[in-house]
Amino acid sequence: MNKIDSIDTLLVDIPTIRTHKLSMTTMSVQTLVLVRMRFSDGIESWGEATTIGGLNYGEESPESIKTNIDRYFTPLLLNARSANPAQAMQLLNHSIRGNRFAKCAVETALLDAEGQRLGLPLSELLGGRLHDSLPVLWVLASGDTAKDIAEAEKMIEARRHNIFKLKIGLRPIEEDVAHAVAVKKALGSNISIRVDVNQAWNEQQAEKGIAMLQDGGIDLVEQPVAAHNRAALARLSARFSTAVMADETLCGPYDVLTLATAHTADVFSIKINQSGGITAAKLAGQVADLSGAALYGGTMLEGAVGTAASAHVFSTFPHIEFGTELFGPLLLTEEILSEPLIYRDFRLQVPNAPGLGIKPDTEKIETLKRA
Ligand code: MUC
Ligand code: MG
Repeated sequence: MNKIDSIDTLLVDIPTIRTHKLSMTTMSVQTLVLVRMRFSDGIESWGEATTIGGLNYGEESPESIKTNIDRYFTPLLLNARSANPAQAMQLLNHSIRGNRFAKCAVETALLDAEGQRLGLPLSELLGGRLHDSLPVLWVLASGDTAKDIAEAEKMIEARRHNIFKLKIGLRPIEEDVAHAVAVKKALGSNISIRVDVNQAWNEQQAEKGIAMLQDGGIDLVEQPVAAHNRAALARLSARFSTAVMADETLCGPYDVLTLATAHTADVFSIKINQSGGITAAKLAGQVADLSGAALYGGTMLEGAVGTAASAHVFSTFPHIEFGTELFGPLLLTEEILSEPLIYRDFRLQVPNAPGLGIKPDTEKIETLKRA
């Protein structure tokens, strides 16, 4: 029977192409937690976890993800009877609580291997893709309006992105709204502008902010209030015609069920890391679909491995009204694949080869990994 022979967990720090300002942190580097699995049938596979700003975004850090995989996940997996992904994940889920990001990295590697073994792209293992490519927005987060407008114009010109998300919540509401509306005005009515407040506002601030953003033609407001304040999120989405999206409050399929039942948001941002893995993200998307909510393919600013995995999952969603933000690899200064993911005509092509359908550049990764 096929077994897992070895699991290596690598921390890879890659500088970003410019500082990336969010309400909770300013990033100048992203740390990829890469999982490399080798199997008794000779297959080698990859998974990835990322978070944002150490412990600024979620309750797992890159270092805790590595430690927990090495110390707790790996012995269980090396002793597992087989490398069957569902059985291996069940084994982990029986013994390990939480650790959604670490579970995502491990499940991705298990499914990448299974896809390679069966000669099927991950999307087909998940039931089959409905989209060969996905729309991808770009996040403008330099913190400077003129720079953001210039950056957006370059992206439109290069046909890389024609939807933009602005990170706000750090500055006074009026300044943040003026910034978003100035970008919207400069780029014109055909370009969709969204904002992500990353939980920075209380309900009163959100009421004031969203009213002004709605007047300024902003299409979507992401997680305006604290993740725990779901009642406020529900009131805000009922009150405004501008779409309100759940992000940090959505940590897997059960959350989608709860949020959808209480009509908490108009749009659900599904992320593979935040959901706890590939199958959980797929299920989260299915529950959201059943509820009638609109879907969005989110990112934890994954590098190429997690971005490819996310693309396979989102390609199986029947509808993805607000597109995706699978731009993570483009924010990084180093390429870790021997053939980069393909971004063209405002979309990311979903890889076609078996498993994740990517070829990590192992020599490059060796030179980039943390000692
Ligand atoms: C988030 O909250 O959506 C996604 C893009 C980005 O710039 O930050 C992330 C996290
Ligand atoms: Mg967000």
